[in-house]
Amino acid sequence: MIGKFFHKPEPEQSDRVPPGQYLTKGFPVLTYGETPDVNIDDWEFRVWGLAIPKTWRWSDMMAMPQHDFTKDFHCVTRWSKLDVQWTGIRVTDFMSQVELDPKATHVMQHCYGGYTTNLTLDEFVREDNFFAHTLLGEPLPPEHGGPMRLVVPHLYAWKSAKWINGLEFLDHEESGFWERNGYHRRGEPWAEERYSF
Ligand SMILES: Nc1nc2c(c(=O)[nH]1)N[C@H]1C(S)=C(S)[C@@H](COP(=O)(O)O)O[C@H]1N2
Ligand SMILES: [Mo]
Repeated sequence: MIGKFFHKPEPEQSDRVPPGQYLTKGFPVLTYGETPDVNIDDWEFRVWGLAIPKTWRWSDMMAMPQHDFTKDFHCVTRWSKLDVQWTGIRVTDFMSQVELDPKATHVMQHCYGGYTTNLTLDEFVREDNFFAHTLLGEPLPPEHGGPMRLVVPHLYAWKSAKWINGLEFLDHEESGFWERNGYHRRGEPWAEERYSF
């Protein structure tokens, strides 16, 4: 694999590539299971657990402030892609519409298709985390999580749930899909938090 599609970073980029990662110019698709077929007319997003339960439709999300983001993307299988251009909604703006129980300390992301991944509330509610519906100026393709995914740029990309459709707020840590299957609870690429063993 390394050679044709993956390359070592140029010196001027090397300070942006975490240890053990290789750059790719393409954008590989990494999905466990089938790609769900989600229509924006039927799209719903829910919060529950330690928050007042609430549902958002697609138009509710589009009514929030929209921003462009250019962020690096690091998959734990060792590919990184620099400067991915997205458009979407800041998690901080979304969270201003959520009535959170002060006891909440953790959050589980839920998705169409059943994937889950966990974060602490502090890792989730950050200025540079966002819900993305646009990639390179085009509607986010289904294989990359369209119509809507989360992007958490400072952690390995398995923490960026594709086809996200809900958040479950918790007062303790629970493990999501890959975390139950040996991946790290936090997943910070500069610290190489790849596995839990
Ligand atoms: N719902 C869902 N989200 C997911 C995954 C998945 O299998 N299902 N894979 C994760 C992993 S391991 C990575 S590296 C990124 C890959 O995103 P991409 O396919 O857009 O490159 O999505 C993450 N989000
Ligand atoms: Mo990944």
